[in-house]
Amino acid sequence: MRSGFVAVVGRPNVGKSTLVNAIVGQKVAITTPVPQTTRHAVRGVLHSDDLQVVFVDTPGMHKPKTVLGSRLNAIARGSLADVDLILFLVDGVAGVGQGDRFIAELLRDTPTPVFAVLNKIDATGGAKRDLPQLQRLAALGDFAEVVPLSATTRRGVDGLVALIADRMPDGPPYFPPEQVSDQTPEQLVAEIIREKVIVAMREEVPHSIAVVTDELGPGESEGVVAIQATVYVERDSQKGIVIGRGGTMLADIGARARAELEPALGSRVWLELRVKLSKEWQRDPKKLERLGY
Ligand SMILES: Nc1nc2c(ncn2[C@@H]2O[C@H](COP(=O)(O)OP(=O)(O)OP(=O)(O)O)[C@@H](O)[C@H]2O)c(=O)[nH]1
Ligand SMILES: [Mg+2]
Repeated sequence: MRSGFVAVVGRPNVGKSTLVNAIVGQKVAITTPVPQTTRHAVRGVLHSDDLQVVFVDTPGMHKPKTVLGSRLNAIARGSLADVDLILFLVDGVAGVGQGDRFIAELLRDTPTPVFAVLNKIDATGGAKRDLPQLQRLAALGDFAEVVPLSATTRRGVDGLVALIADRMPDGPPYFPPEQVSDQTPEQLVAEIIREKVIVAMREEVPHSIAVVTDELGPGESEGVVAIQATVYVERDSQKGIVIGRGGTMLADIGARARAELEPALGSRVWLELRVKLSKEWQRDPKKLERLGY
């Protein structure tokens, strides 16, 4: 049996979480069009015959503006140690840029092999356009492989998995066969709700949101899971935005979350959402800790 750990790193919004979900074959990490969506190192596990690969999805590395931002970068950097392989993702649509160059320089200091991955090739306009990007990417470092692919269409994903499998050492399984992620049900629930809030919001609000699952347990009727969760905002004005006129926005977010939670938990779900203010939580280490960061 072979097994190992693979860290997935890159700028925000390049498609790291989408790729981990595509490889694992299930949604283990939330994905949105808004940069800085991922805030934890989420593990997603690929199980196949005689092979287990644990992928570590990480927050996008960026120039931090808040205490939260610094923590996200630290999580991403921390994930580089103790892995067998690093996937360095760049966005083929946005093109290889300064942020990517900065990360590539960090990666030069690690002894771990790095695969450079050009993602989103379904939306770049064809192989002719990808070629110069692949060359720019290859020039950023000493990469073991340079791979173009699309995480959303899965084009090139199986090829990447085969290259990864070749690099995994002999080792034991780290997770039981039925487990695809290291998240607790409470974390999974909070993340799914956060995704629905982010997608419903505009401008700076997505970054101001944190979600905590307060209660998760058997509901009053049989076969129902009862969930109470709190959506935290960091400015008073944002409370009204999340709740919406007459509570319609929050009701809509709740409905969308429930539609995804029910198949994810394999049960009917009763969901109660609250909105609370935690002033400037992104800049306050104590509040960050209370919110799970
Ligand atoms: N066209 C296209 N879009 C993609 C592809 N992969 C990801 N995306 C989109 O890119 C956006 C960001 O995807 P994520 O997977 O959340 O990106 P991320 O790198 O995890 O972002 P952070 O967690 O913020 O660092 C989403 O809108 C995805 O649908 C792809 O292969 N092709
Ligand atoms: Mg992500």
